[in-house]
Amino acid sequence: MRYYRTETATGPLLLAREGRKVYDLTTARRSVESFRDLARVAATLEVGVDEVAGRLLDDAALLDDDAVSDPDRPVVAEEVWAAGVTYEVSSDAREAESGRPEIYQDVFTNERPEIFFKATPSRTVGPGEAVGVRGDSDWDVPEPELGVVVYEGEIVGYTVGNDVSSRDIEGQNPLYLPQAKVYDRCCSVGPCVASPETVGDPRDLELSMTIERDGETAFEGSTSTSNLARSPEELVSYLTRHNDLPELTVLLTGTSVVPPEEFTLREGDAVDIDIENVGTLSNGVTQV
Ligand code: DO4
Ligand code: MG
Repeated sequence: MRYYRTETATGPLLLAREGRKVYDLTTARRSVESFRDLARVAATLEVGVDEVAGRLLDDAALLDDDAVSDPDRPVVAEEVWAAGVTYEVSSDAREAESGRPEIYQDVFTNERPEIFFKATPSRTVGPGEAVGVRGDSDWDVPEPELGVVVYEGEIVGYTVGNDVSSRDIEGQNPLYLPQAKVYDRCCSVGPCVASPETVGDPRDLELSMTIERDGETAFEGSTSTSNLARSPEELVSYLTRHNDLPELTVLLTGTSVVPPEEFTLREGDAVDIDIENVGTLSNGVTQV
């Protein structure tokens, strides 16, 4: 199933979509009004989130398909982390922008992956909201990435993420990475959380990104997560080493769709990122 969150006049709702059917799980159980609530019950019962949702479906109101047309952020994780240089394409791009090939080749081939802190809830936006480009950067890109949703250290679902980045600042010096990566509106997640059963093999998904500017396509590119050099489990295992995670965390797994070097993201652009079996995350762009 895919899980969406929406705000209504009567409060937040957790919606579960199965094919074209949309169920309001919050009508079935008032205390289940977010994906976090669902994951908490699943962890307590030691079952998957789909198992818990399945038990609620009989008592849940059936809604029209358009109930998920304008969703909120599906999961508000205390922390968003991100892995880098997990695809060869990203390694090549980092080498080109920094002029320091060794450090990126090393991290691509070494046993230990690159994992960095990406965002807090206040720096993360959801579907339909604008992601940010920094006012002190001239070269910025969206990074479309498969996001892993981690509840108490276990993978409980997948989402779409945008690791918006300043290539300008990172390219000047790799030690500037936190400034290239962490700032207002630097991250987007959504539109839903797809359960592991719905996603199937997370390393065999089509991923595409389109950037529209002034009504025209300024960039489009696609890839497959089969090019991901490390499994989500391996990345999560490094993230959780000697690092007590909060209840809910999202880990972005790295990019392999890189616009050409002459491209920079601009205020007013519209970015759509689609991942097979998960959904499409759409955001505008604003300068921060
Ligand atoms: O090494 C810098 C970050 C790379 C990154 O964010 C990615 O590969 O997605
Ligand atoms: Mg990235």
